[in-house]
Amino acid sequence: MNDIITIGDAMITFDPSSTGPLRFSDSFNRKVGGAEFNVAIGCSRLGLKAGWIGRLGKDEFGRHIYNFARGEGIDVSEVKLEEGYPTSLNFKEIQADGSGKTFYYRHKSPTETLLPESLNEESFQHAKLLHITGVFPAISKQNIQVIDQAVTLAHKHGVKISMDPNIRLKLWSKEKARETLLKWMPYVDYLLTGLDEAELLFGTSDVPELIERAKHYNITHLFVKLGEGGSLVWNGNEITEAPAVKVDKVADTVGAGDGFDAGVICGLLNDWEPKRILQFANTIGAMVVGVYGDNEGLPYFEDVLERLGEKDTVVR
Ligand code: KDG
Repeated sequence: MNDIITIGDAMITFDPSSTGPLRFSDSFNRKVGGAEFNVAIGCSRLGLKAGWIGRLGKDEFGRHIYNFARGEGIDVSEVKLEEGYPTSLNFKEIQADGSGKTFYYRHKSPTETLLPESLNEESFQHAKLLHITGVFPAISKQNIQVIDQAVTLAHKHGVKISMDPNIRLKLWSKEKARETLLKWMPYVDYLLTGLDEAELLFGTSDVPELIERAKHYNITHLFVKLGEGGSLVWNGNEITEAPAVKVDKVADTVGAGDGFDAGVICGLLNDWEPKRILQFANTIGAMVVGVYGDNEGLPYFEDVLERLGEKDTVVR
């Protein structure tokens, strides 16, 4: 039985060895990425049982991602490697301040072979939470149907749903993103969003107005990621805020939001107080940005306690 399941297109991510425009980057480190996949890794490192549903190419990169996932303790029983569909690729451009751009090579994504009827109802019967984002459905119309089916199965079996809009405008238009993500909103229990994404979806980034939208959709918890401003949560009763955790040097900001999501999911499934959830999730976000790679900085549970000063650090 998994605590959390998620569906996504995991990719090989090529991280440049130098910062600056991609056209001048001539050496790369081969890593692994994918928003939903990163959340599965984050949850697994925090001690949750995480299942990732996906498709990979039956190629060397697909095998690498599959083995990587297994090494992270992720349940890959609903993952298949498909002949004739190359594993998706992502080349990153990283600026000196850690911000970056992504260049996708994910046409004919292996997820084209994942059909709504491919979803195994048993995975949903036993899970506590389904995590969805805007990345997987942005790849194809069929992926939207897969999430339609996943949301239906989760709803049928009383599985909570968390959503991070993760809007990637390189993959779909604002209109399509809004129309699609709002369709699932009535089924979402926990929304984890940035203000820019909230603005795109709801036409406002004013927190009291966002709370009204959350009430309208029966969202029980609205988490807002505020970057350097920390984060806040509205839990149906009150708003709780927590400041960002200081980072000495930002290496790579990609994956910080996924780390935050994993921390929130861990806190929600453990029934923590809102303040504790935010402190924990903000700490993970800060730990992720200090390390190059989309998921290398995702901490184990005890690493977060150390960073919070709740556990002694033994160096040698
Ligand atoms: O959230 C991090 C992801 O953006 C990254 O791992 C790559 O999934 C990815 C995407 O499609 O942007």
